[in-house]
Amino acid sequence: MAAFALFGNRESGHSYKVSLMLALAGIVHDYTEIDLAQPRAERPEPFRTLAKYGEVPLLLDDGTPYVQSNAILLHLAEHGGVFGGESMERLARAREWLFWEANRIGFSLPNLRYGLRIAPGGLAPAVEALLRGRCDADIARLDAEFSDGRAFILGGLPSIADLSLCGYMFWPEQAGVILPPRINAWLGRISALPGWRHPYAMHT
Ligand SMILES: N[C@@H](CCC(=O)N[C@@H](CS)C(=O)NCC(=O)O)C(=O)O
Repeated sequence: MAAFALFGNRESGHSYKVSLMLALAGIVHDYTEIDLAQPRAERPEPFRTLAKYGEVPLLLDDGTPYVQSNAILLHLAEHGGVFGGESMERLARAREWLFWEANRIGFSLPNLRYGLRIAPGGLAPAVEALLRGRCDADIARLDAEFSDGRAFILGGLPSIADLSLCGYMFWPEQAGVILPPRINAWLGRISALPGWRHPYAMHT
């Protein structure tokens, strides 16, 4: 059994962030797909007990459970000294983006996608307008970050900030979103990293 075990779902960008980190860092791990259509109480063990908020992703590191995608990214970066974990300064900058992501693009974009694609009955027009307005503002903020021509969020090297922010961005059409050229170019640089896979190809 590998030291790391990930429990995720192929439709979940939150799971994808962690899968991507493991893939890019070359961390060998076991993977279990959790069926989110199954009621929480019927999901398999040890996921049911260890995923304390009932959500994917769950990562076991030598049996110790870690939940919340951005917290898991921080754990892996800090302990591996990679993808932002190379210095306290890079980690501090990455952490800021992870908190922004959780409240902004990691809220607006997934909920727009969920509402348009998965939610029974779709989105009420007022809710869609709210989420779309917020998502547009979030994409504009992210786009502005690349105005100085940098390759990745923290500069020349990729970090967990990139991995977190791109979690739902490889499915823009599913949320009815058109990404601006600088964001597409950034996604292109991420997808050129050795080990990268599209979310739907991650665990095939
Ligand atoms: N803040 C959490 C969000 C995780 C989340 O929303 N996971 C969803 C799938 S994307 C989930 O597992 N939902 C539980 C359910 O559907 O029962 C994180 O960053 O990990």
